[in-house]
Amino acid sequence: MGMNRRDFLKCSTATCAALAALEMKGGNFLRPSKAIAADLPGSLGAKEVTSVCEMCFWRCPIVGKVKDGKVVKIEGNPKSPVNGPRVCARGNSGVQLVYDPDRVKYPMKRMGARGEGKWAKISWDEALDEIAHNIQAVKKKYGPHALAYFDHGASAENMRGIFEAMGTENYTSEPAFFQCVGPAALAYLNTVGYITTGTRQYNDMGHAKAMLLVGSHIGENIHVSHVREYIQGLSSGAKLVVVDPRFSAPANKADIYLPIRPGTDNALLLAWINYVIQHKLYNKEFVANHCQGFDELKAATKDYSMDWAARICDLKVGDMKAAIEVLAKASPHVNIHPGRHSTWYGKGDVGRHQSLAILTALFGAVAVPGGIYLPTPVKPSKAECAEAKAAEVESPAASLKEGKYPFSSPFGSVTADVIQAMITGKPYPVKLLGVNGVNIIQTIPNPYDTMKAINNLDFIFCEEMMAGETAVWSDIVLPGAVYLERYDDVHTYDGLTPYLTVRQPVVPALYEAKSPYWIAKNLAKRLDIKGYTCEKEEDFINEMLKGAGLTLETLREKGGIVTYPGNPYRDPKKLEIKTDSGKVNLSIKEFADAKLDAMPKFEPTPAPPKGYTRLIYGRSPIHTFSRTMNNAWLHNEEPENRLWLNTEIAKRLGIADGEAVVLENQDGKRSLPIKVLVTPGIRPDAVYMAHGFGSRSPLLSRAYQKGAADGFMMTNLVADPFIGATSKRTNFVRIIKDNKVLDIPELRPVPKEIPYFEIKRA
Ligand SMILES: Nc1nc2c(c(=O)[nH]1)N[C@H]1C(S)=C(S)[C@@H](COP(=O)(O)OP(=O)(O)OC[C@H]3O[C@@H](n4cnc5c(=O)[nH]c(N)nc54)[C@H](O)[C@@H]3O)O[C@H]1N2
Ligand SMILES: Nc1nc2c(c(=O)[nH]1)N[C@H]1C(S)=C(S)[C@@H](COP(=O)(O)OP(=O)(O)OC[C@H]3O[C@@H](n4cnc5c(=O)[nH]c(N)nc54)[C@H](O)[C@@H]3O)O[C@H]1N2
Ligand code: SF4
Ligand SMILES: [Mo]
Repeated sequence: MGMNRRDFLKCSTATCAALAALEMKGGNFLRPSKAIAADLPGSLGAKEVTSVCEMCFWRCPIVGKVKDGKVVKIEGNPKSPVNGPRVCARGNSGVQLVYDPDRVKYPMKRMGARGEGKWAKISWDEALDEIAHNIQAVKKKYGPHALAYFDHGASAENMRGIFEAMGTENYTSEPAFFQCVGPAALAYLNTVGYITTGTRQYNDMGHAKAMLLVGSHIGENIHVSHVREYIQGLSSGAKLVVVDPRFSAPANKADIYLPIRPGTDNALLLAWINYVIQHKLYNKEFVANHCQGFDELKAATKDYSMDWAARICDLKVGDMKAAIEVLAKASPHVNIHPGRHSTWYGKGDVGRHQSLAILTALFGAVAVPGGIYLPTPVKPSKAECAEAKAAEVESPAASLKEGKYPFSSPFGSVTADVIQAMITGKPYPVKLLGVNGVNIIQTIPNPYDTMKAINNLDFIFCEEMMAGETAVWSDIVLPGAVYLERYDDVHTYDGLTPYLTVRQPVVPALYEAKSPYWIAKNLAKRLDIKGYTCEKEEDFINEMLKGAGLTLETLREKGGIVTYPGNPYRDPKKLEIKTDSGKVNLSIKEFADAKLDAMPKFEPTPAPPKGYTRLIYGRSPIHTFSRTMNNAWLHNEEPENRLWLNTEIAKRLGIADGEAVVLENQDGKRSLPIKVLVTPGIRPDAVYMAHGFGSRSPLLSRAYQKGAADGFMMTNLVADPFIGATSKRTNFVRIIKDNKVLDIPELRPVPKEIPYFEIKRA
């Protein structure tokens, strides 16, 4: 990795843990735990099977080591570009997902109340018959659009075909779009002509001379190749600017760290854009040849001064100027990170990402080393036999795909609206929900509404492997095979060095778990849906591989992975921009046509009301959302989250490090107890916790009620006006200690441009 001593000293605990994980070749770097190490033999002499990780959706190529019929170790596929033999802590711990005692082992039917976790074991025939019966009954009574499907990840595609074939449009990649990349995706699509943050990230940190991270907390946010490219950039001397109200893992490594007032990033970005234009720091050739809207942008940003932004953002002018100078100096090899999780404050989220895309373009950092780059698609052929025959879907008069939001429809129905339709029956009733790969109670904010919505449904079922919240709230639970036990798609990577690989079973499925294809095929039969005609699962993989001139057999001979030459950069003279205008849009006509802002502007998000502080959140480097909380190895490492609380606030409230407190939000909702981490590394106007903890499923024996869930504090959601994605950082909390509600003092004065949040409850 080429780190020198100084770099090593700069490495924070969290970052070092993450980096150690990446360098471990999947070794056992975790703290020893007697309970879990005992029943696994060593991996020496084990059989090796290549496959693809799904401990998160980044899908790193892996090798599973199998001994005595058990998967005993997971490493990265050594032939995989960038990753090589490395996996992260979660990838390594996939072993413990297979053998988790709290897996869903058989088809289950709910016996107690929704959420209670009382189940009866039923047969596959009973389970599938009952699901098919309910799908048909709901469709007959309310029409096809009363059927909804929430999905995420590789297991969900097959079943999605069923919902398409039933004629509903209410399937949505929720929450991975409407709670994640949505606003960023829309902004980049309309500014530079493609989505830089899809399943992949097309930003070339490895070759950057300077990087800007706004929020993006790489090192806590872990995707192996992404982190390695970031480290490659830093090790090669790239300067790093980090903007975060919290001293995050990358803040530890930053040359310039800007501890910004939460919610004010676009003030900083707009002041920077203005500064770059006024001081002629932009790439004149790139702007002249490839951008439209420069004069409009110049006029629109001219009043965003550094002094103004410093006051709004609570930063120092000198630091802000130094930062933009560092970035400009590296132009065009400068990485303005496009971010990933972008549903922060609702109103300004698209605009903030427009500003990031605009800065990228002003620096000419498009399709050049170090900037954002162009994907190189790797396209396996389609396997018709793996699909259902889709029905003609007629949009109902009041579509939840379009609704109030002019740009949502290509991305699926607006989830918040589908949930409201379940609660209110308006604009039409939604009465059945299928869930696959989403933990709806933990990852869709405002779980109180989600629970209300579920209780209004005629029927809810899911395909799951863990007895988490989604499972215990479902009427029928189908045991899905773990990714190590099944075929899936052919997985492709269209980044700097593109590749193609295949997920294949490392071990046979345990208990009565079945693959997503088997489940979809057997449900389709009962619904008279044509399609899913492959006899064996190998058939559709082979069908897809045909386009790449491969078979499963030949791919296995090649080590399970094939790489291709990438084509990420362009000579600026030959660069084609794929927007409607053929130019980078510094001002977006399509937005103006929809009566929205063509250019970003500062949208103040309300400040914490008196006595409250803002709740912010992020990732634990060794957990994935809520899905890994019960994993023996990962739970052993980090069983619960901590509440980051500013030292001065803690002192004034008399709260000591490690003490357990309860949070109460602006709507009176209370959290589970959470232990405090007293630290100067967070501003006094925010508290922070890692997402995913505080499980509400009594069937998860390790994770149940360990730590607190951020989502249970999120009842104030602000929709962005473009796609209807909802905010999450618009919630405020007070601290309850020993049953006493403690008011949090305001230590950083709020400027007059920012209103306070008004509490409406009595
Ligand atoms: N280990 C692990 N890695 C993951 C995941 C996981 O579950 N586990 N999930 C993956 C997924 S799907 C995603 S989307 C990404 C998410 O990861 P990112 O895209 O990096 O998420 P962000 O919300 O941008 O970053 C969180 C950071 O934002 C800071 N923050 C909070 N409010 C503000 C603000 O107003 N301004 C600024 N500038 N910063 C603020 C927080 O302090 C925190 O450090 O992580 C990915 N990587
Ligand atoms: N409060 C709050 N909400 C958030 C976020 C946050 O930071 N805070 N982050 C948002 C972001 S960025 C994202 S991307 C989303 C992620 O949202 P989700 O994808 O819902 O996240 P998980 O909690 O991992 O839930 C995945 C569920 O699928 C199951 N699962 C895992 N693998 C498989 C599989 O192969 N097959 C099947 N059938 N099921 C499987 C897991 O057991 C788990 O129950 O959450 C968003 N929501
Ligand atoms: S980043 Fe980690 S968890 Fe995600 S796919 Fe790669 S190894 Fe698996
Ligand atoms: Mo995400």
